[in-house]
Parts: sequence; structure tokens; C-alpha cells
Amino acid sequence: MSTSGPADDRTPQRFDVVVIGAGFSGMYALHRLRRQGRRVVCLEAGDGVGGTWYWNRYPGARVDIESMQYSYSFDEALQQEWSWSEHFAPQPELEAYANHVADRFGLREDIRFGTRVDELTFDETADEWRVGTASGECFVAAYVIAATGSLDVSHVPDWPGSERYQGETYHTSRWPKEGVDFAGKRVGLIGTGSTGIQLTPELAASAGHLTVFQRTPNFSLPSFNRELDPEYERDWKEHYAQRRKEVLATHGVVLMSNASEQRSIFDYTEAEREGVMERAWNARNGLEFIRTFTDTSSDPEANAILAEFVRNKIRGIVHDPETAELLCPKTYPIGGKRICVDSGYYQTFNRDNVSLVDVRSHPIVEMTEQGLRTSDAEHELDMIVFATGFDAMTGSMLKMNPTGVGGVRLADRWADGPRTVFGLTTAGFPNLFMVHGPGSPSVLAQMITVGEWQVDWILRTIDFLQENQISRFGTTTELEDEWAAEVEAVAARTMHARTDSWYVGANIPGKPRVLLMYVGGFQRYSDRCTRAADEGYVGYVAQ
Ligand code: N01
Repeated sequence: MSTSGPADDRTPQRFDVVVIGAGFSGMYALHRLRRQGRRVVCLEAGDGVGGTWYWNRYPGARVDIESMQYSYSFDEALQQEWSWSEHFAPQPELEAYANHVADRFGLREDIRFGTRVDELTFDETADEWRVGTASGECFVAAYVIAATGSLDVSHVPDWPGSERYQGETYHTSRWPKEGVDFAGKRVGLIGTGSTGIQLTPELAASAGHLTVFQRTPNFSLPSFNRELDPEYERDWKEHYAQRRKEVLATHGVVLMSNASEQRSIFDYTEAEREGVMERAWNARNGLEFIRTFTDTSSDPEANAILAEFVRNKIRGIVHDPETAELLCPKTYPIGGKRICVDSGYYQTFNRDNVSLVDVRSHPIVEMTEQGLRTSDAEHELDMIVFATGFDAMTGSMLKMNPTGVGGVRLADRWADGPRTVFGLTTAGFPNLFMVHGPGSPSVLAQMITVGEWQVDWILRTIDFLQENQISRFGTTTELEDEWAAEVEAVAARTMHARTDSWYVGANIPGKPRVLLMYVGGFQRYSDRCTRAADEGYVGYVAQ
């Protein structure tokens, strides 16, 4: 057998398992592997734990899944002792929670902070992975668990003139820990996804003037965030064991507090359905609102009715009719993109210090010394904030330059789109496991619980390999084809595949258009994964 990696004279540090990333999934993997007595190290690019919630510390950042559910389930004492202050936890609290978990379980001693992996090479002579870091270290292990997140690699548009611009620039996903002072400044915000929508009211509150540059408007609904009711918290804590089980039987691993109608929108008269939508608008946050009817996510006609209802809400909130019309999404179905939730987003456009610029009709063409130039105007800005999203789902894996059996690069294997089985493994890269990888439910499900579940599956697989003395093991292209067929079959029934968004890679110039996550629901997903393990990994091979 040949060695696919280059000659390397760095002294390797040996472990049984290398975990990459100290976000919620990576920390859980580290914790369980330590409990199993395995030699494990966790490599983390940042200086602290929390992953997404470490990096995305822009003002207004908060989760859109309710806090009692968006938390670890693996330890009863942990879930009883931790208290959330709000229904939807803000970033500082999520980061504090991650730190609490790291301290409580003594995880820091096995995490190497400030350690960015930039090389992953399978050594075919030894059936092990060589993991190289930007600081020149080398780690060797039989197994690698890449818990590198779905939204890690920031996307910044490649406009000419960026080096000339004299003002401050920030990407929301690399927000400075010391914070940013907007007071009195002319701030430009580019991007109106979930991030831009959360940030807009915060910027407007202190900026001298805020200009929001919008290419595609988004559907955003009131978040209904509020202080956590102690009675609600007590009830959850009393029933945690049962609810954590129930949640695994739901489509998106979230229990909805307001049950959906379970009826078609066409079962109602026009007047009745207006009433149903009005009540839903006033009581349900975005993720619940779009489940008000059974057919709005699959039937375009049903979807159009719901979308028009939300557009009319926008028209009712925003005073200036031209601005209101620009803020109304009209080019894709509601729910096709991730639904956004906000605290006063549309209302912000009624402020005197806020303006909206449509960069769909007049695109940004360059950055200048003073600001930005669109095809029809120049905008002078003291600060530009990029809320321009991510090279999602595949970016964080590819950034580590994985090279598998026969020296094949993952970048080449995935050139036409990612190929995986369950988003957990990819052919030709044995003993390499991904958490929330492409082809898994990822952001379409509650990620902390699914992360725990996937890590459990991975650890079960590693146990199987050790018990059966299999040193090299992975998925095949045939299994990948089967999984791709399943991913595509369930995708075809949804609005996601028909909508341009980061879900299909449409936000990154040149990225292949593929729906990157599994939309068939967690139960169907987990059944398949469990069956594969129960049946002894039929179709997997020593590669
Ligand atoms: O990123 P996005 P995000 N010129 O890709 C625009 C999660 N999240 O960070 O739509 C002009 O959605 C781009 O325009 P367009 C959540 O899963 C969750 O906001 O491509 N504009 C778009 O408006 C979410 O879906 C929470 O036309 C450009 C924006 O930048 C995911 O993260 C909070 C441009 C990018 O939007 C990503 O959200 C925050 C260009 N050249 C995030 N390039 C919660 O839990 C890009 N844009 C609530």
C-alpha cells in the first residue's frame, strides 16, 4: 500500500480519536470519549468553547429554538441545574452555557484552543489520520470526528476596491469580543438574512445613520421572545426525561408549544383562513407559523396565500409604501428559505435614521475609499458590516483540505456537490466521521440534540470497529448513491429545492446547486442510521 500523505518530519502527537471543533457537538464527543477512557484531543480554532455561539457574537444574536429544548440532554443534573433567562436564549447566555459545561465536565484540559486544522491526510500504511494545524503541529489518530459546524466559513463578496476602503469593516461571524461602537456613525449593513434581520434594530438604535443594503428580502416573523416563565421552566424540568424522548419522534426535533392545525388551508373559507392566519401571526413564532396548515410547504397555491398574508403584515407595519414594497419577498415561496424571526425588524424602517437600498436593481459594484458604490449611487459610510452569510455545510470540511485513500482530495470528490451517507461518512475517507455533515438534517433540526444523537451513532460505530478488529472502514459510492436518491426524493416535495438560498449553495458563486440537508425528518433519518448499525453496517467496507 502507498502512503497518500507527503513525507512529514513533525513529531506527531498520538491519540485514539481527534475531535475537531469545540462547539456543542465537539464538546459532547470529547466528554463521551473521555468517559470511555479513550485518548482524545479536541482541536479548536477559537480561544473559547461554543462554536457558532463563540464566533457569532454580534448584537442581537439569539437562537430561534426555545431554550428549554436547545440544550444538552445527556446529563440529568446539568439540565436541572441550568436556568435560562429568556425563551430564546441570547448569544452571551449560550456562550456562558457552553463554558459552564466545559468547566463542569473538566473538558478544557483536553481542548487545544487557537488550533486551526488545515490538513487532514489519511495514511494508508498505518490506517490512521494525520491532522496538521496552521501552527505547525501534527496529531495522529485512528479516527477523526469533524464537529466543525454547518455555518463556519464566512462569505464576503469579492468586490473590487476593498483594500481602498478607509472605514471599519466587520463580518458578523467574526465579531470582535470587545464589541463595536456604532454611536453616531454612518453604518452600512449588507445582507438581510437571519443575521442581518437580528442586527438591524440593534444598529439603528445607536448609529447616526443605518443604510441596509438588501438584495433579496426575507420573510420575517415576530419572535415572541420573552423572559422565561418560572412555572414553564419548572414544568419542563419535571418532564425533561419524557420530553427529550418525545422530541426525537418529531420531524425537526422540536416540540411545538402551539400545535399546528393539521388541516389544509383550503379546508377553510377565505374569511375563516384569514382568522386562522391572524391568530397564528399573533401567537406563533416563525417556525410554528409556517406549520399552521398542512399544505403550505408543498402546494404552491396554498403557499402563495400564506405568503401574501405576511406581505400584507409588512405593508401594514412599514409606513413608507415604497420601502414596504421593497421589503416584501415576492420571488420565492414562504418557507423556501430559512424563516427569520425578529424583534422589531420591519418597525426599524420607520425610523428617521434608517434607509433601505435595493441592490437587486442596482448592485454594489465596488468599495471606494469612502464607502460603497452601487450601479446608480455612491454611499459614504464610516463602517460596513457584512451579514453576508457562509459557505455553508461543505465549507468547513473542505477548508481542512482532507485527502483520503489514493491521495484523492475531498475537494475533487465533492466537486459536483457533496456525497455522503447520512451526512456522517463519505467514501474514500475511512474512519472520518462528520457531525451535521451535508446530507444530514443539520439546521433543519434542533442541532444540539441531533449532534448528541449523531455522536452516539459514531461512537457506537467506533466500538463496532474495535470489537471486530477492523482498522479501516467506510462507506461506498453505492451507498452514497442510495442515500443521495433518498435525499433527492424527499427534497423534491419541498419548497427548499426550488428556492435560491444557502440551503442549495446558491449564495456562493460557482458552488454546485444541491440541496445540502436531508428534509425527510429526523425520525426517518434516525431509523435509517440505526438500521445500518443494527444490521452490522451492510455495504460498508474496509476501503
Ligand atoms: O446568512 P444568509 P445569515 N450583495 O446567507 C446577502 C442561521 N442563523 O448569516 O439572499 C448583496 O441567510 C444575501 O442576499 P441574497 C440560520 O440558519 C440563525 O443571515 O443572497 N447581498 C442575504 O441577504 C440562517 O439561515 C439565527 O440575495 C449579498 C445575506 O447576505 C443562517 O444562519 C440567526 C451578497 C446572507 O444571508 C445564515 O444566516 C442568524 C452580495 N454580493 C443566523 N452576498 C437564529 O437562530 C450575500 N448577500 C435566529
